[in-house]
Amino acid sequence: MKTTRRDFIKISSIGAGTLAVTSPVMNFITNPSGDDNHVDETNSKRYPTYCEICFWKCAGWTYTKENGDLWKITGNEDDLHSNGRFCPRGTGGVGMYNDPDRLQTPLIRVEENGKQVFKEASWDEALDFIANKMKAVGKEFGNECVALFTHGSGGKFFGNVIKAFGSNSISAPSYAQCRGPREVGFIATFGQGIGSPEPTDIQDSKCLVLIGSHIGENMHNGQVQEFSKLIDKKGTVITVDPRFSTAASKSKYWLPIKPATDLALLLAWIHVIINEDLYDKAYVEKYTYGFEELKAHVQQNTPEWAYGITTIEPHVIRETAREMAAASPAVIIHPGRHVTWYGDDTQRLRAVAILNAILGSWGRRGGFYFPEGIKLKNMPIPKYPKPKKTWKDAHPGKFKLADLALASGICDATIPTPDESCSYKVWIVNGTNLTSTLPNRKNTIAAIEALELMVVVDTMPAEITGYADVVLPECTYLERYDMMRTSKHKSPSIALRMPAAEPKFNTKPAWWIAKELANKLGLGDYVPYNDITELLDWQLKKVDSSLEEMKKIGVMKLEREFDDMFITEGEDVEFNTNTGKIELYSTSLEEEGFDPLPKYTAHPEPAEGFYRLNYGRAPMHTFTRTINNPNLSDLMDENSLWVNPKTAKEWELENGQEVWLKNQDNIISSFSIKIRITERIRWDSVYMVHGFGQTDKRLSRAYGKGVNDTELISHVAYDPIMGGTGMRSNFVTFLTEKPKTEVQA
Ligand SMILES: Nc1nc2c(c(=O)[nH]1)N[C@H]1C(S)=C(S)[C@@H](COP(=O)(O)OP(=O)(O)OC[C@H]3O[C@@H](n4cnc5c(=O)[nH]c(N)nc54)[C@H](O)[C@@H]3O)O[C@H]1N2
Ligand SMILES: Nc1nc2c(c(=O)[nH]1)N[C@H]1C(S)=C(S)[C@@H](COP(=O)(O)OP(=O)(O)OC[C@H]3O[C@@H](n4cnc5c(=O)[nH]c(N)nc54)[C@H](O)[C@@H]3O)O[C@H]1N2
Ligand code: SF4
Ligand SMILES: [Mo]
Repeated sequence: MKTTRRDFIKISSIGAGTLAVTSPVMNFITNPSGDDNHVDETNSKRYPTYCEICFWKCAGWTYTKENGDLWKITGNEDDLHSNGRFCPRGTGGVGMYNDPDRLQTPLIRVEENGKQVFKEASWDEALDFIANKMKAVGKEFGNECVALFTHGSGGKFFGNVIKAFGSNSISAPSYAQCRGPREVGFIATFGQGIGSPEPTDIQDSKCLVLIGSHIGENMHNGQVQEFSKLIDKKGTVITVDPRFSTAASKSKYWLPIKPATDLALLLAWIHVIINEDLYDKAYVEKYTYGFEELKAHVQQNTPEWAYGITTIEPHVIRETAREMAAASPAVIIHPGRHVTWYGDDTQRLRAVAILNAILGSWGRRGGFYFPEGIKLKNMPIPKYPKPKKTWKDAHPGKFKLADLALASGICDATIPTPDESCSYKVWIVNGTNLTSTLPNRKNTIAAIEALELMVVVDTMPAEITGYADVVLPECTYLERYDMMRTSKHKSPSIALRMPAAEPKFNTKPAWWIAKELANKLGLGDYVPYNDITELLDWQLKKVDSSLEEMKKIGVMKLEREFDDMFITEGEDVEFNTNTGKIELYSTSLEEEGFDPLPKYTAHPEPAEGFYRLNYGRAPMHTFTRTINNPNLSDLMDENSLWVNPKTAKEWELENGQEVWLKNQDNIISSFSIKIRITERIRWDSVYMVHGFGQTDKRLSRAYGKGVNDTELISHVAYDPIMGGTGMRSNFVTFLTEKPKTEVQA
């Protein structure tokens, strides 16, 4: 086997904890009220928290039994994200605390008898090692060569240390691998992005259009609840998806579009709405810029033209456009969330924004509302040094409209090229499993190989930890404080997360790890508290509350400062764009040399015998982070490959048969996946749930179960506007015999 400086180390298991006997997820499903007759509630205690199993951040309560064992998690009734109910994943969060495979103590990579292994270390040793290396590398290459990749609450603490050290390269995969293009597309149009939670007033809507967004499988709690209310009251749902998703099964119209052609459908809808005079004239006239240009631009985009591209029949395009217009302005063309599909994603999302604009749904009841949040004060700290180079220098002259750092951009810029010395030498990776998260894994590994130091902060022996020089075990969200949740919503609110149990093993919370690291780097002034509870209490007192009060109520709802959730009749509104108007014709895109109006372009098609690799979510899992969770893997422990009966017949595939997959670049999946023959997928595509096929044996439940879509996503279609990584132009074929390359168990 080839030995590189950075061999992938399988972290050895360090003792085993106990496994919860009852599954809280099953409790949730069979007993949604959350009552459990077997436990005497009088002696149970409850602690406020907000969930970290996904990024909807529902606020709830963690209950412990008399003996201190964590028992169950429920939603907080006062919380707008959860409305008192957790989704199955959130309820199963206790499994994360109980998982015996958890990381237990800091680890440092060392060489023993010519072999690389992880040595257990004390916190002091591990943090000294990191601080010394950071200082040395900073001295040689500049402090800007440190980058942070983060997803989740710890990011605020590590971000502070990185900025104090002198770098602003702080990136999250939730931008260039997720919702970046929609933010850029909406900012270009309305001068304002979407953010999270999406400010869609689904419960008051009369018509919801889902383009790909598979609500119901995408389990973002409050959104799913509003979606089911809309269905109960017989609101119109139009789902555009090459796959018959759960949402499609609840819809009045399912448009099984040919993959990669949505922009043609969107332009045809705009054509119909304008040419049949169905748009909101008063709104368009008062608030928008460039209507005449738009009208001229879409004249060629007839439903007949779109039919040839999308396979959606012209009468269906017309009928659905009329449905939307009939509901206007209480209509939502949902912007989706994971939108990095084909590389022209910002333009597709521009078309979504334009469609919403001409239907007058932006800032209207039943459309999009203007959310409000609260900003808590921070304790005073010294000014951050100004970095000599910024994350923008990672891709000079490219991706000009990226308003946040690109995880993929920093990764690419880490790989040295002959004419350019590399920019990044140290990565701190917190709560993101980069080798499963960034497309083109070979590229990710090449970047990691070029590093002087990679520190990974995680709770699990996730795949990325196997490449680290130092692994720092964070305790789970159930065992720690974090910053207050302050996300925007219909009304502002704050939510507290506090520990319901002591951290297990030798694990620590992110705030503590970051503070200790700051001290060791001589940057202690930037963390002006001894314990995070001091900071929280200080912040809360500034808004006339206190930590003591928040411990009792968990969530505090505040009044909106202004009554401006929706635009009122005839109100004058200035939008944050160059023209002060909603820009149907984008002057900011034009300035940067991009199409000011979205144009359809064709994308690559699969070669003979290959199928487009499509992927998505399952209701009981979040990416790779839940795959080993004892409670959630009980509900689903492997993914399957959806294959159309026509394709199955051609290949003589049977239900349940195991196949390996090979992609267009001859990459073969590490493991096999079971075939699921279903009419619910088009013949030209196959589908799997993301997160499975994990290759680290220490994930005792997840190892080798199913296939990891990321392995097969070697082709990236970059969005030239903002650097999003389009991941859906990859194609696979079936291998029915076990390939020699399979990872050996
Ligand atoms: N249970 C669960 N819920 C989650 C998450 C999770 O991990 N687990 N993750 C959360 C996060 S971070 C995100 S970003 C969201 C993602 O959730 P969404 O934004 O809803 O996801 P997408 O990946 O955009 O959509 C997946 C759907 O797009 C369809 N699709 C594929 N190709 C095309 C195409 O060319 N055209 C059209 N119209 N449709 C296509 C697929 O068939 C699939 O049904 O989910 C969130 N919710
Ligand atoms: N192929 C493919 N790639 C994708 C996607 C896809 O659908 N398919 N989806 C994209 C999208 S939409 C997104 S948002 C990203 C998500 O990307 P990531 O956020 O990287 O997703 P996860 O796989 O959940 O990795 C999270 C890591 O955090 C660790 N973790 C969990 N809780 C904690 C904690 O409390 N503290 C710390 N320190 N670590 C913790 C987990 O063990 C895990 O290793 O992936 C993107 N990449
Ligand atoms: S939607 Fe589910 S997993 Fe996500 S934060 Fe809410 S309860 Fe947790
Ligand atoms: Mo995402």
